Amino acid sequence: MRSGFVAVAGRPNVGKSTLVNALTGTKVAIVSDKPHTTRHQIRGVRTTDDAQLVLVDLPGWQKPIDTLTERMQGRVDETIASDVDVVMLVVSARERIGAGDRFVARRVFSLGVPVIIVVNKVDRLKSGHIASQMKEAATLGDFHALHPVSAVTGDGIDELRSDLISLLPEGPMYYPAETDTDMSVEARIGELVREQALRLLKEELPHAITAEVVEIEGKHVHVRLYTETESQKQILIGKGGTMVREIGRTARPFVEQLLGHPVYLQLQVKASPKWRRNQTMLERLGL
Ligand SMILES: Nc1nc2c(ncn2[C@@H]2O[C@H](COP(=O)(O)OP(=O)(O)OP(=O)(O)O)[C@@H](O)[C@H]2O)c(=O)[nH]1
Ligand SMILES: [Mg+2]
Repeated sequence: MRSGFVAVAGRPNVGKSTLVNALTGTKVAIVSDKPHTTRHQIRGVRTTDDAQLVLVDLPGWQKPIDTLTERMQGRVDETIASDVDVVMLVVSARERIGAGDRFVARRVFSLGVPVIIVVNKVDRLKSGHIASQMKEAATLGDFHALHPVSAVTGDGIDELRSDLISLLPEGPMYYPAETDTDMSVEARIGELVREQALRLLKEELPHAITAEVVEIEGKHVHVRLYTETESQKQILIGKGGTMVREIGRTARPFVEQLLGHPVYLQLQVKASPKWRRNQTMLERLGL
């Protein structure tokens, strides 16, 4: 049996988490159109008859600006330096391949493990444009293979998965066959609520928010959302509670799908000044 770990590296927003979900075959990581969505390392597991592929989704590469982003980048550095078998370097076909990608590439290609370059988001692009993006991506380093894919339509995903598996060493099952992620149910629910907050809120506010499960008791799921200031708290609540209600309404089906039964999702909003700079708070949130 082949088994091993594939780290997913790249700039923010290139579609790393969407790819992890597509390769895993389930929604293990949340996705949004705002950069810096992924905050922790998330493992997505795909087990077949003769292989187990563990995808390690990571935050996008960034210059730290506070304790949270410093810890996020620290996690990326640690993972990359640890025992991974393959690195998947993801770039976007929809954006110029530039200094940011080259910065990530320099780190990735110095690791001494095979690198697969993935040119993601090729859906609805002209073939000439895809070809020139692939040519540009090919200059990033000495890669094992280069795959044009669309994580959204699934184009090229099966070929990419087979190629990743072919690079894994002989090894044990790291997780039981039915496992799709290493995240706890509580952490997944917090993320599903945060995903809707990211979708519904504008500009910088989503980054000032975090979500934590307080308690799950039967059908009752109690989640607390934190903001950094009172005024952010008011925006998150919305006029007469409309915003927080909408977050709850759109997150609930995902939570129900995860738990496999109907739930009453109670959302509470609390201001926790400067939680992004508070080590103790970040520790508690597992960030
Ligand atoms: N058109 C298109 N959009 C995509 C594709 N893959 C991802 N996206 C979109 O790109 C945006 C970012 O996707 P994510 O998966 O959250 O990106 P990420 O690289 O994990 O971002 P961070 O966690 O912030 O580093 C979302 O709006 C996705 O829907 C794709 O293949 N095609
Ligand atoms: Mg992500």
